[in-house]
Amino acid sequence: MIDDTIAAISTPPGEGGIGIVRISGPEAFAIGKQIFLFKRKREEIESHRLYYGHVVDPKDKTIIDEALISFMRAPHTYTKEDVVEVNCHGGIMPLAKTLEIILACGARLAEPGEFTKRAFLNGRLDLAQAEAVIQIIRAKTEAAMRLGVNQLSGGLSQKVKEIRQTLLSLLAHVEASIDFPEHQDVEEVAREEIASKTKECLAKIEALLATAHHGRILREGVRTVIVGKPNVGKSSLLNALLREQRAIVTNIPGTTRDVLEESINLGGIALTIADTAGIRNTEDEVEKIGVERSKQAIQNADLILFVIDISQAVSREEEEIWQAIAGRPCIVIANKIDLLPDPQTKLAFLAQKFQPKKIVAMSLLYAQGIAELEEAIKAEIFQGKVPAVESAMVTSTRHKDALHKAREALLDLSGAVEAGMAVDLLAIDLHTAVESLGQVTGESVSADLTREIFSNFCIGK
Ligand SMILES: Nc1nc2c(ncn2[C@@H]2O[C@H](COP(=O)(O)OP(=O)(O)OP(=O)(O)O)[C@@H](O)[C@H]2O)c(=O)[nH]1
Ligand SMILES: [Mg+2]
Repeated sequence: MIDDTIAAISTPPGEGGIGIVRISGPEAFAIGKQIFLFKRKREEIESHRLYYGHVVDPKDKTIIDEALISFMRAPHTYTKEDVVEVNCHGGIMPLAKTLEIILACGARLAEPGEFTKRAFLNGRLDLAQAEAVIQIIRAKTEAAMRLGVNQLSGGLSQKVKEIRQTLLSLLAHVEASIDFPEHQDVEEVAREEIASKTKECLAKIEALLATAHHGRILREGVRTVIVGKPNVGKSSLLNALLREQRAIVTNIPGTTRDVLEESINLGGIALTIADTAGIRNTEDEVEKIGVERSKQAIQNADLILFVIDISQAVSREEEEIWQAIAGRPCIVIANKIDLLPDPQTKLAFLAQKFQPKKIVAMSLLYAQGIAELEEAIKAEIFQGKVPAVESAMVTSTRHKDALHKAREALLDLSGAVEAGMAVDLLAIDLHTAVESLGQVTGESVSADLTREIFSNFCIGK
């Protein structure tokens, strides 16, 4: 039972036209009235209406700011509780001072994401919908935003709940035949039904899981990593794609020592590009760690940009790097073509040696080949066209893992039905599947997990 009143500044820190302090909970209205002096005396306050006046300190009646205030009566509010919003001037001081007097009136400072958490706990949003809120806030591309909006509208939740519902009624059936074992016929019907319904649910879960790869890429962007031996032009490549001098470029091998990450928007898809330390066997302790991190970055990448200095012979390190990335989505970049009078011969040699799917000739010093590389990236990642945003897509690893668990349980269940296992054993797998699906929408999540999920939100949301 939630019985306290929370408050926080809901707009980002800094200067702006307006800034909003939000209060939610049983005391919200009482506190709002204490700290606000209406321009005209009000006998009654209408819900969901803006009033003009001043924020005043109830202790000594000093005026804090000129403001607008709204009182929103439960349950038609963000949290489903009474909510008050004070629109102050958007500066650090008026907002901090307004919050301070609200807290002095008995509200508690909200934890990150606590307003949205209440919307979830009070049943206005399910967990997947609540998670979509942060997805919308963090979206860097239109596609990512549309995904978030779809998820907030319940696109994913609805499908998951449907499957869960089917399994729940199966479970009821199964449990009935466990409770009344004398009804042999019940068991037989149940067995057939379990087999067909399980198959049906499995297909639906698999269809959802099939959206996970594109879903993640649309939401988070393509994890792109630039690798290669030292001094070949990796940092120059990052700067060229960003169109700014972000990374330090020098002619000293080993300039980049840590992984440096930046984001770009390439035709509607976000690319998170990591520039890494050049890979070589080194005695330098700092560089060694950097090299290790580069190798790790390769493991987690959706796309690898392997940069080679075309004017130099292929080294043993480069052969090792190629082995490490073999079979992964990769583009080879033959850089520094300006240093060779006839780069074609060498390009043909590299193509022959590595047999990459795609090799792009560049001179990053003279900004040559950037457009070709961008086209190559689009082709490699999504065959040239941005994947469609579907109404129900799996975009988070948490949801994907839960669906995988449900899938495993249903596969076990299918096997168990075929093997003619006792009905009470089938119930165990059914339970697991129902549980796992409930983790997506929040019917079966622990308080700890809920806390963890909302702690990733910003304060005031
Ligand atoms: N001639 C020529 N020089 C280039 C080209 N691209 C980069 N360079 C030069 O190569 C040197 C190394 O470039 P960086 O971008 O720092 O290379 P890096 O791979 O990040 O190097 P590390 O961080 O040391 O691993 C710099 O002096 C660049 O100016 C090119 O296309 N042609
Ligand atoms: Mg570098």
